[in-house]
Amino acid sequence: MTQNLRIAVQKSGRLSEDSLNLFKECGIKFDNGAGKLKATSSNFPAEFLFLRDDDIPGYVEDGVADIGIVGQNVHVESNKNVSEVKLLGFSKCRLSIAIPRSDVYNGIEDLQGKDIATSYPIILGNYLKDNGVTSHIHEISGSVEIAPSIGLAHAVCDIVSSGGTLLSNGLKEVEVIFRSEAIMIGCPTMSAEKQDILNQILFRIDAVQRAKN
Ligand code: PRT
Ligand code: ZN
Repeated sequence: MTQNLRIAVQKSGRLSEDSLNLFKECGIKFDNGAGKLKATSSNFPAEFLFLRDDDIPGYVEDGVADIGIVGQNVHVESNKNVSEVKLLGFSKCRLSIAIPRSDVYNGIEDLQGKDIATSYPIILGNYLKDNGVTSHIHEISGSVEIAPSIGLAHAVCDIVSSGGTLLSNGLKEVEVIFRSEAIMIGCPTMSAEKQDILNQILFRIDAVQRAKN
């Protein structure tokens, strides 16, 4: 009996639509009706798991899913033992440090000893270390941008796309510390049979991308 390749994609959010389209454009049919947590393709040896993006790297590392699609920000921050299969070019954004608009900023050394709120303590910690700066990192899981206005931190480090959210919270972007796009990650211990199925998908993705360019 052939095994299905298990593919983890974000259930609902900024990665979902483009992730699903990637496989649909490859001719892989499946039903992702609202509320579904799992779907099996009707014409290809694959099944889909619909998950929170933060859970995907762990599932792929454990082999519960064979491949998954997440932002590079989530992949790097998760620090899981997965392989980087392919960059996908969508959901582009950056991880930036921002401070109150009226604060003066001369350079990264201005953050020495300051409090920075973020959901990305690992990426931020590495960046500060590389730049010889020691700050206090406060890990918070959401609404990071309000931290300075409520006195929780001097600065924030968060995902930016248009910059509108920073602006509406009275903040200005002072350092871009990481650039991100969607990435396909894979389980390093995949069976040869599953690797074959993955290779078929990668071949189809390349063909679709070539046809678009
Ligand atoms: O529910 P689940 O945990 O699965 O989803 P999530 O809420 O954690 O993630 P989601 O769907 O918001 O984002 C998924 C991925 O999309 C992120 O991990 C990034 O790789 C990527 N991405 C691209 C973004 C953005 N653009 C983005 N703008 N992720 C978040 N944002 C946030 C940003 O933090 C800001 O608060 O959107 C807000 C608006 O951004 P501006 O700059 O356009 O105003
Ligand atoms: Zn998430």
